[in-house]
Amino acid sequence: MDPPLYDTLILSDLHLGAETSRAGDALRMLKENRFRRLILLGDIFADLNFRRLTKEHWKFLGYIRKLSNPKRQVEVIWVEGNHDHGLAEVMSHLVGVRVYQEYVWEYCGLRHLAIHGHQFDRLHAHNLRLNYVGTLLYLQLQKLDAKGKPLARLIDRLNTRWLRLSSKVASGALFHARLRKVDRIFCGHTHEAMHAQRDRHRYYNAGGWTDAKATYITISAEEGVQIHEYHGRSDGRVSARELNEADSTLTELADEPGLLEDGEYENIVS
Ligand SMILES: [Mn+2]
Repeated sequence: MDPPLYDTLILSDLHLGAETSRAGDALRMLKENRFRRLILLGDIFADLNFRRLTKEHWKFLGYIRKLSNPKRQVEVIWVEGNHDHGLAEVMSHLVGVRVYQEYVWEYCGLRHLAIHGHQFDRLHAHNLRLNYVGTLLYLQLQKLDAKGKPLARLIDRLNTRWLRLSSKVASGALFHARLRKVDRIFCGHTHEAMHAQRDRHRYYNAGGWTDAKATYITISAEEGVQIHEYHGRSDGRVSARELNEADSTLTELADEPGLLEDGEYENIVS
């Protein structure tokens, strides 16, 4: 039996060029699915250093180029992320894909919008620096973790930070959805798949492809929006509703107006 034909498949945060990029898995996932439109929702590249791209990473790009051939009848859309910034134009020529800051389309009488999501994370530059410092700290603490459990405490704090980032992007995206009068808004950036709703606006995050949990989104008339977790060839699908229930705390946080202050971020480092 043929796999279902989706109207749209959305993939974000592959971070090609990073050692953690799961380009091989992402390529397998694309080959196992059928879709009319593919949205690469930002941060497909980790940075501008092409020398860091492995053979697997180039294979992924080769497949995107192949898909964007008009004969394939797949529309490939590239939405720029913060890591992709400045790179997107070069790649649009190399890979032959059009690049958007945000992409709007109509499907099943509903307005859809795809945007990477760093636009709703005003501290993202700050966060990147913090990530780096956080990683160094983490590596040091692995050696030193002993009495007082500093490592466990640090992880707790980092988790809290990511939770806040997820809710902040969700909150900003839902506000943007209202301004742009769209029913469904799709983001990446946080590397955490989730679904949230406010009034008639629905927000979906595609997650990412750098962690143990790799996720993507599909849209079809029959099944609506689904968030899938990739498990290799026998793909266990998780519906958006199931995921929403599992992540209900995040959904509630999304309505919280309060955000972490700059000082609180600093405290994590100190
Ligand atoms: Mn990003």
